[in-house]
Amino acid sequence: MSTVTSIKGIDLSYSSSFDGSSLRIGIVHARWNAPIIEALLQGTRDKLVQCGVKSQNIVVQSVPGSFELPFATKKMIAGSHVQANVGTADLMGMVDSTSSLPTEVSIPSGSFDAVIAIGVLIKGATMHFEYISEAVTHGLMNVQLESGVPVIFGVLTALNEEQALERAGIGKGANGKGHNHGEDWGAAAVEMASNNLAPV
Ligand code: DLZ
Repeated sequence: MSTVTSIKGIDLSYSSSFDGSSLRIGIVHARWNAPIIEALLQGTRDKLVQCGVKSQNIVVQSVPGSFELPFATKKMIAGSHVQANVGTADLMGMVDSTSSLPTEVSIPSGSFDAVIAIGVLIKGATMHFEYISEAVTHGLMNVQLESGVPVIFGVLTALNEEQALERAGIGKGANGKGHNHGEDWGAAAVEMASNNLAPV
């Protein structure tokens, strides 16, 4: 039975009905707004593992900014990239570019059941935000429809930094810390990868 605590957002209790133990999940994340990305990435990984996905079957790749997400997602699905960082080492590598930690492995072609694209776009003074948000949204939708591999839209499009922090569960405002949307993306990936799209 569902235990809905708020109206808005995904019902996370539903995700417990899916078993992620045989799934391989890719994560592509941008490096812009790194502290927020880091929290979202952690929330995503935690939820994937909670849903049974083995940490060695979670492959993490980073790109400079959100605009690069559709291209990298497509490459990841096609398996045409040579190497990717794996495990927590990647998270550490993201915040410390001098780290020699990332372990690299070759990724076999077509080996992902779902890919989660994570980025944080924060509106600035110019039209950058609007153009990139729209391009990335359409780009990621195209990738999943063309490839047949589910792509989870893990891109925050926030009007200010405070909104983005709250949606990564690290807010500092009157509304408290907020909710880490990475958890929702992890749950959505396991559900979509399980291909259980029968009507309920
Ligand atoms: C250029 C840019 C700007 C202004 N803002 C963001 C942002 O808020 N979030 C993000 O992920 N990336 C941003 N970028 C970088 C672009 O996504 C992209 O990496 C560059 O334009 C190079 O293609």
